[in-house]
Amino acid sequence: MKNILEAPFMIEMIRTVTNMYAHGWDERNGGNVSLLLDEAEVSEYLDTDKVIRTIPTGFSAPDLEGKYFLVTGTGKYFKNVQYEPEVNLGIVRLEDGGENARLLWGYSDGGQFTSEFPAHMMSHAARLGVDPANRVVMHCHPANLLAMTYVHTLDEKEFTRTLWQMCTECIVVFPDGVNVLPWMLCGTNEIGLATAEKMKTARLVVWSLHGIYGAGKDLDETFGLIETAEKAAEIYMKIAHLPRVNTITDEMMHQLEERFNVKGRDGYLE
Ligand code: 2HA
Ligand code: ZN
Repeated sequence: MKNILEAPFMIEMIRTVTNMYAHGWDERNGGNVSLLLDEAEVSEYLDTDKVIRTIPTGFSAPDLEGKYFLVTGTGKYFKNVQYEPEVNLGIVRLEDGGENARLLWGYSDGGQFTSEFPAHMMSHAARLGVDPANRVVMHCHPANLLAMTYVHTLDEKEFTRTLWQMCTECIVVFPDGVNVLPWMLCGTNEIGLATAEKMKTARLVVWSLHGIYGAGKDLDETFGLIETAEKAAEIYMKIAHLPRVNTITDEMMHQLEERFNVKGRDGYLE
């Protein structure tokens, strides 16, 4: 068996959550990340028949039966993951229609996966339905996106258009836009179901007054997606109180669509 701490997926996960902390997106125990793994890649590092313990999930997710995930732990601080990966992360396989998670590695202090496990797993199922290459669900609390939900309308089209107008490359990076949930109690199956529903039409879902969810094919891409939206929100928070003299027009965005071969969400541009 190879050393799991040297697995590319482990190294990338540790680097990513460390970077998220460095960006100020994950104060204290804020944020959580889950990464879908192949059984073949896990088998190089773990005996997949060796179950440490079973953790009930409290929901069902038949589409994820038998799937493996590397997931951040509940109550754990992103800033500490690099020092004690085995305490702060875990690898689980979903079984019994998703109702039970078999722990194969990690959570070594007796802990378990993030309290937002329902939103993560339900979002994986939703994104895999749209894009079979999706592997990552990422949640964090970036300050400017969060600030924006206090002062901007939560209408998805308006919210998306404002972000697209803040940086030229936004429409290229997230042509599907940003979906928005109203404030809901976090850590519940209800917010999990609502997030997954929103994930069917966009890879970014804002949780008003809380944070954001992103999904993508790898950790780098998903980080970059949130990074780009957060940069746009930062520009918005710098200019929202000032008279706007210039902007990125719909006509300019159509030029970007053509140049970069993307299509902004239907009905969002004039
Ligand atoms: O505590 O971010 O939404 C982790 C969270 C909950
Ligand atoms: Zn959160």
